[in-house]
Amino acid sequence: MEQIRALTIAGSDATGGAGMAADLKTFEEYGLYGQVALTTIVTMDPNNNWAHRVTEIPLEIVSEQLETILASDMPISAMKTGMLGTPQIVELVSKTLDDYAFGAVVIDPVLVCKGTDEVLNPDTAESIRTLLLPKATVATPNLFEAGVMSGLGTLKDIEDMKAAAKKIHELGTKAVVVKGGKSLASDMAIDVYYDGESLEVLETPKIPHAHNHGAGCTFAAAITAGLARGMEPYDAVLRAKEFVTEAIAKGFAYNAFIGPVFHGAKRIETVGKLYE
Ligand code: PXL
Repeated sequence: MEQIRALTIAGSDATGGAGMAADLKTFEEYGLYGQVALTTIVTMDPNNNWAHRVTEIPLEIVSEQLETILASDMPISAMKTGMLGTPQIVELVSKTLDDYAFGAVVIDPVLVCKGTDEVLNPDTAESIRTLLLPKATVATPNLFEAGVMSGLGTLKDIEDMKAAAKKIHELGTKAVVVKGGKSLASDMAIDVYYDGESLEVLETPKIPHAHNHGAGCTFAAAITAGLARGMEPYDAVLRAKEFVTEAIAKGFAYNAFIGPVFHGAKRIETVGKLYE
């Protein structure tokens, strides 16, 4: 069997729902050989209201991981970025995108963790905007990130999401998906897709529980995986929306603070249970 490689440059979420855990699990579900260059480690404090702690991996170690990963003649059919941590890591990723011909590039401009609304590092946000978004095949900001990346601030409705998608497209991104997710006040889970020609509003009924930790990363990873398998961006987005909707539907209470999505949900729905 021919292996199709996909790469994520992302942080680790110790709960296993978001970040590179979400990416690798999703790549696996799409039958890909997934690899990760780790940039940050996120842990949560159970004794302090689940406060997030973010530890950055030293730049040289991120660089060494990329060196290892790229030292192969096998193509990398698609790559994605997640939480990058510092402007220096963003610059390293930007240079890697210049030097290496990835089949497709998905930029998920992660600025915050769920439950926090402060930008992790404003300089990182600016470097993602100027260095990475112009190189993206698909960019996947959530509502908050789309407001920051477009410069439009707080986005409240579908019209705002469309305006932000257009602004981000102007930066050079080929296609943009603004993920409305749980943040948009609506009974529907709404995403806006724009690629310079098609402007599409994707809607599915919102699943009425709060176990959606990792949904954004999983959606972006599924888009990356679809691109790695040769899908056109819009088709990859539609397939990914189905994948993440199933994953949210099978989300579960991990503890009193958090409920992750279940990345294997669509397979189990499709091919049945391997283990009981
Ligand atoms: O969901 C955003 C996100 C991305 N990457 C990592 C995270 C989180 C949120 O917790 O921990 C590593």
